[in-house]
Amino acid sequence: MVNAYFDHLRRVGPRPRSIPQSMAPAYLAGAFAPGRCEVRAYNEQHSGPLADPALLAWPDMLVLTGLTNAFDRMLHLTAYARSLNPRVVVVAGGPAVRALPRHAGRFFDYACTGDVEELTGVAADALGPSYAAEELFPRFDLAEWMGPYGYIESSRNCNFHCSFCSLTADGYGYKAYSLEFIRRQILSIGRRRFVIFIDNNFYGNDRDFFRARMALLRELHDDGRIDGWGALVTNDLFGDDENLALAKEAGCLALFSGIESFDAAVLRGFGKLQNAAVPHVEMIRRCFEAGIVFAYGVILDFTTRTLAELRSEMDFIVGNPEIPLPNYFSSVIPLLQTPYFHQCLRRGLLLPSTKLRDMDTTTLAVRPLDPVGEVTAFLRDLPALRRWRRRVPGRTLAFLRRYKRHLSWLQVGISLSGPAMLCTPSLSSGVPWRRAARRRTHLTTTEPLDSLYTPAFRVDGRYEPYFRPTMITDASGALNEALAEDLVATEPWPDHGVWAATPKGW
Ligand code: B12
Ligand code: SF4
Repeated sequence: MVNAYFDHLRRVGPRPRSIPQSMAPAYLAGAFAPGRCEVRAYNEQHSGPLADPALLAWPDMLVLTGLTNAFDRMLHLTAYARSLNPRVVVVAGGPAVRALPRHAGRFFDYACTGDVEELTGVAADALGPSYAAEELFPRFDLAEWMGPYGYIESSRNCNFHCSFCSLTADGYGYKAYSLEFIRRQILSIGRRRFVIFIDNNFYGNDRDFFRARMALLRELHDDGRIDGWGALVTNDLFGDDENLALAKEAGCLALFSGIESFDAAVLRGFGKLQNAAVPHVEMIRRCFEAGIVFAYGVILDFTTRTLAELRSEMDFIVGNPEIPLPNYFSSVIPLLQTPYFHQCLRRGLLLPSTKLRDMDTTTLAVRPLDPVGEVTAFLRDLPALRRWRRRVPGRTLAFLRRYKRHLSWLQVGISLSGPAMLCTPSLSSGVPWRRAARRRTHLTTTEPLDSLYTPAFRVDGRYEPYFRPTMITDASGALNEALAEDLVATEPWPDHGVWAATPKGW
């Protein structure tokens, strides 16, 4: 099981300190009958690019997963494995395959668009029924990259439909695991004391289920099974103070929410109305005062906002010690098949020669309101927060003075680690990002390919095309015909805002 990964800052190397880590390989590994199959799991996000010929030659079946922009990396790994073992069966799934199912079908033996359980059917079909697990349970024992954390899902998908989110494109409904399954997962993470729920939306749409999970976590916390936990949530959780009290009593240390913007009009444009419901600064203050660290991300849309507007929002954030710095500022990605993607396509906003690999938050793939050169210069300076850096120590001290008495030392560390990574991205990897940054243009049309597009060892000539980048548009900016079958909108996606007013009721 391999999580294929391209680093957004183009660092080539391991990133063991990156949080959170992908758990897909561990969940996928659970699809195979434990006594019958030898399963190995590898996470490129944690361990760096997989290029060990012995390991790549080893499996009868290679199972690939990854973010949408990791599609090409899945092709590289397929080329390596097939060159070393022509009989290997290659199975791929995840967001990229869901977005390009027909195209993916040309490269992989099985291109899966379903959930991890689909792999049990594939195992039975390709290897024989006795090789498939009777019940899929994640193999945390194989996920050595978890470090001190137990990464666990208590639900899948999301009950909201933000216009830029790949879950909106997937269209799978929000699903909760049973309490018993969640308990079993927590009890099987071994000696790890901290649980990070990697659900897209831990709060969900069922208050009783939320309360039941709080009761479970409280019990496990009181029994000393876990020291604390954190989760990814949506802003509606903060609409009721009782939720924060329940979470705190249950051992919650930190919550992450994709705030995206402090501007309600921007959120309406993204169809993220659930985030506009509670005033942000007040919400963050209440969270810290309840003794829980609040972490968040901000996304920057160059197609609807000028650089001046974006800078003024960043000025507001950096200048306000009532709120922490975000864990990331990143440009919005036209993730394939999302309403935002189709809107960009329809309005001719996708740049010429847009590469799927470049849909990574640090490369401009859409026509901005400002001149392209100014936006790419902005993106170049963004990772180290150059314009704002000097103000960071002073505002951080003021922030800590305000909230220290509500937090433990561990929580102070958590609330400082995100901003530290934000200003010094090399901390998250031994590989300095500035070296990789020197070659960059931050513009997909001219951005050089990563060194990973050069095979690490000789591959069979048939697989050389697997090292060519998947193009979304051609040199004139038109949709790549090879992808048209997948990417021509099957839904008449309305524009931003209109979309927000007419959710589809999944
Ligand atoms: C861990 C994580 C990361 C990690 C590593 C991700 C990776 N795969 O390498 C890091 C921190 C690097 C990361 C970064 C980003 N992430 Co992230 N991340 C996650 C997170 C929290 C958990 C992923 C996970 O392990 N899930 C558990 C596994 C079991 O489920 P899954 O991967 O979703 O797979 C499901 C299906 O796709 C399918 N499936 C997947 N693979 C396969 C394979 C087969 C064979 C089969 C049958 C099925 C199958 O089965 C699963 C359901 O049962 C998810 C949220 C979430 N809960 O999924 C977001 C999520 C994947 N991230 C997202 C985003 C937007 C980002 C960022 C763009 C954020 C930002 N603005 O900076 C960046 C991108 C950086 C880059 N390099 O380009 C989006 C989707 C992105 C996309 N489609 O590419 C998600 C879904 C969050 C969200 N709701 O918006 N992320
Ligand atoms: S709330 Fe988060 S996970 Fe849900 S649709 Fe919006 S961006 Fe995606």
